[in-house]
Order: sequence, then C-alpha cells, then structure tokens
Amino acid sequence: MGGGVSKGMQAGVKTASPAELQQAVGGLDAAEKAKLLDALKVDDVPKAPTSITVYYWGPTVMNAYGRAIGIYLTLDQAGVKYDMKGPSDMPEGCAMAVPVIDIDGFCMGQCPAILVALGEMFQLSGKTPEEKMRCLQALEDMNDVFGERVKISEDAERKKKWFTYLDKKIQDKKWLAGTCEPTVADFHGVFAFETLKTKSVDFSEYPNMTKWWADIQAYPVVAKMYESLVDGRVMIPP
Ligand SMILES: N[C@@H](CCC(=O)N[C@@H](CS)C(=O)NCC(=O)O)C(=O)O
Repeated sequence: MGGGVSKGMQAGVKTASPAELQQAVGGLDAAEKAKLLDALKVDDVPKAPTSITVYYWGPTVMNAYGRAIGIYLTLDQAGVKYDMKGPSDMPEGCAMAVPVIDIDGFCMGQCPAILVALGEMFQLSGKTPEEKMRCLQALEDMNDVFGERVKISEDAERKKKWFTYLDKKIQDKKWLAGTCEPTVADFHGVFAFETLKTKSVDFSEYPNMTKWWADIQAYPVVAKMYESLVDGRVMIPP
C-alpha cells in the first residue's frame, strides 16, 4: 500500500504544474502541511510535533480559558491534538507562571512568545516578511490592549488614542496582520478584547475594529470556543 501511495504521489508531483502543486498543498490544513514539510526532511524546516500539552488554570482547574485563549485557538486552527493540564502538573522550574506549553518534551512560558513559536510552527503568523512583521507588531499591540484595559476603561483620551491607532491600522484589511486568514495576533486579540469586555469598554464608534471583532468572533475555531461556554464556563475569569 505504501509503495502505491509513493508512486502515485511521485507521478502527481512530476506531472503537475507549479500552479497545480500550489493549489494541491493550499488545500491542506496547517498540521498536514507541517507533516508534508517534515517528510521533506529539510533541516531548517520545523518538524510536526508529536506531543503537545498546555499547562494553565483553565479550563481544567478554573472554568475559564483566560490568558491561554490565543494558545488554544492557534492549536485548534492548526488542527493538532493537545492535552490541557493544571499548573500543579507543570514540570518544576520551566517558567515563572502559566500558560506554559510542552512541545515534544520542551517547555516554554510567556504567552506572546509561545504564540510566536506556534505561529511559526504552524504557519499562522503570516507568509511574507511584511506579513510576519505586521503579525509580530499586532500580537504585541493586542498584548498591550490587555495591559491597558484598566486605563482604557477609565481614561477617554487614552481610549481614543488607542482605538484611533488600531482602527486606522486595520483599515482596508480584514485581519490584524493584513493576511488572508487570521494569525496568532487575531487569536490573542480575542483574549485582549474579552478583557476589555470585562471593563465595559465601548468601542462601537470605531467601525474597523468593530467589524474585526464581529469577524473574529464568527471565525470557525473562535465561534466553536464560544459555543463551548456551557455549564458556567467563561472566557475570562471574574
Ligand atoms: N508574562 C506572563 C504572565 C503570566 C501570568 O501572569 N499568569 C497568571 C495567570 S493568567 C498566573 O498564573 N500567575 C500566577 C503568578 O504570577 O504566580 C505571560 O504573558 O504568560
């Protein structure tokens, strides 16, 4: 059977035009693409991980997704399986605080850094150098929105400054990094904007960010996360 697959694939690759090959691989999900790259055995290409565990308070110990929202959404979008465990199960000394991710036995902490690593691993942080740079900046912008949530809720001028910037940055783009599909920045944005919701921040006068927020909430993996909010589960802990 394996020989048949090999011969069929080899014949297909030989006869296909570059455009046909591009179309064929474009239909694969992120995990399948990583598997294909892994099979090419090129040293500088990331290998598909075989075991992933996320250590965080929620949803195992606490009935919320909290700061790990972007990590879960990224892994869901990549189509990979992962385990979720509480902080007490985390290998000792690997990070200051959860969330922590263990990928094939290597542990790393710091949520934005984890998202950068996962984005690279699963091609969810832009394709071109410009998209990748936009994604990194947008990821940090979203992390700052989270950090600024209290000030933004109390200081109208601060809110105006932040939202004028964000609204202009995304104009004529659907997603934060200007990509065709959401990146890790958009997924971390779900966390950041959920924390704004807890502070009752009204940004309805900013049409582009209002549209982004509606679009990202409706995006399949994100919508699925909202659908899982049953039996008292919440996005952000009280
Ligand atoms: N800079 C870290 C902060 C992590 C953090 O503050 N985690 C919280 C939960 S959301 C925590 O577990 N804190 C426990 C502690 O600080 O001891 C990150 O972005 O991941």
